[in-house]
Amino acid sequence: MVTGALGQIGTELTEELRKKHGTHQVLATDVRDLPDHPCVTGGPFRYLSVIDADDFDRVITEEDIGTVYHLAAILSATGEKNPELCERINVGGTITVLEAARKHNLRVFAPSSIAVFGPDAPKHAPQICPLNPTTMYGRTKVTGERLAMNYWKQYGVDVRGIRYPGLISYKAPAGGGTTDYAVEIFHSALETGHYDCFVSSDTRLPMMYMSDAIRATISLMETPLDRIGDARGGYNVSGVSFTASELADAVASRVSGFTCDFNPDIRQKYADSWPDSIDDQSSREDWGWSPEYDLDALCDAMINGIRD
Ligand code: NAD
Ligand code: AKB
Repeated sequence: MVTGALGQIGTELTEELRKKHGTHQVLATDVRDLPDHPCVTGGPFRYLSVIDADDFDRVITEEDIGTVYHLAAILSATGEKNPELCERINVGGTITVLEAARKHNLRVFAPSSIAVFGPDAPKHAPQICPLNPTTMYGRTKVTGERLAMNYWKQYGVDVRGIRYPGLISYKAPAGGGTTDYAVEIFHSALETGHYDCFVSSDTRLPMMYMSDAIRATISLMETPLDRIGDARGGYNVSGVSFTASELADAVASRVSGFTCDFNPDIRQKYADSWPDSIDDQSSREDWGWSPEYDLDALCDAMINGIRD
């Protein structure tokens, strides 16, 4: 089962899991009504809210679920506008999934984020350091990592997670995060030739192309249990790190006449509280992680993908 399957990651993860395991082996679930979405037209789909624990339990039993990829969440920018909702869905939803996992012996993938780091973390963020995020979203992700560790230690639930960087893709829109500018810029460049970027030109963040993120997710879940270490609740994985102006220059070199203005809004504050890049030594050692997409490869893939 994939929760939040109609979102930015779920759209591509569901497709990849269906290719790998067979269409009818992968149940997509979400609370949105999008009848034409490829995850709805392309295989089994059920409406399911992760904060309805009874319904969640019923669907797990009825559908004979063995593994949950738990992607349903509220991202940083939307979460700061509605922190109570963010906490209820992100923490409450994760508890629903982990409780079901405890009762029904499920394996779980529950992603974390670079948003777990706060302004006091080193700008090249290590796997282990104090986690003092300043956003509600970041705090819910720290709680998610701790819950994952508790359910593993107390009940032996095999739950694993990745601290995804900002993810860049074109198959589904980005879902209300701070790193959305790195997706929107490509669509605006090709549609209007201009982008008004909501962070400053020198903002540098860890980012990753979606194919790398899907590969990392599946690879982590396929790693034998005895190779998974103490970072299981949220492995750092690095992809690529660039400033907003480096991204704009890379787009301009591929889309003639493209211009970009930088007008920071409230999301600048969230971006400033996050690291520039992350150290992913533990992922490399424990499960052989290595990214494939650099800035050039990512820009080519985005532009070709949107044009197609
Ligand atoms: P998204 O916003 O694109 O998708 C989330 C999905 O969850 C949406 O389709 C939404 O309808 C669904 N949802 C919301 N409330 C729900 C509920 N109560 N029950 C069931 N579904 C519900 O998010 P995404 O980018 O696909 O992110 C997936 C996960 O990855 C999240 O945990 C997010 O924190 C994490 N993550 C994402 C990124 C990124 O850049 N995309 C980076 C770091 C971490
Ligand atoms: C966001 O910006 O909220 C997400 C994330 C980095 O977790 N993309």
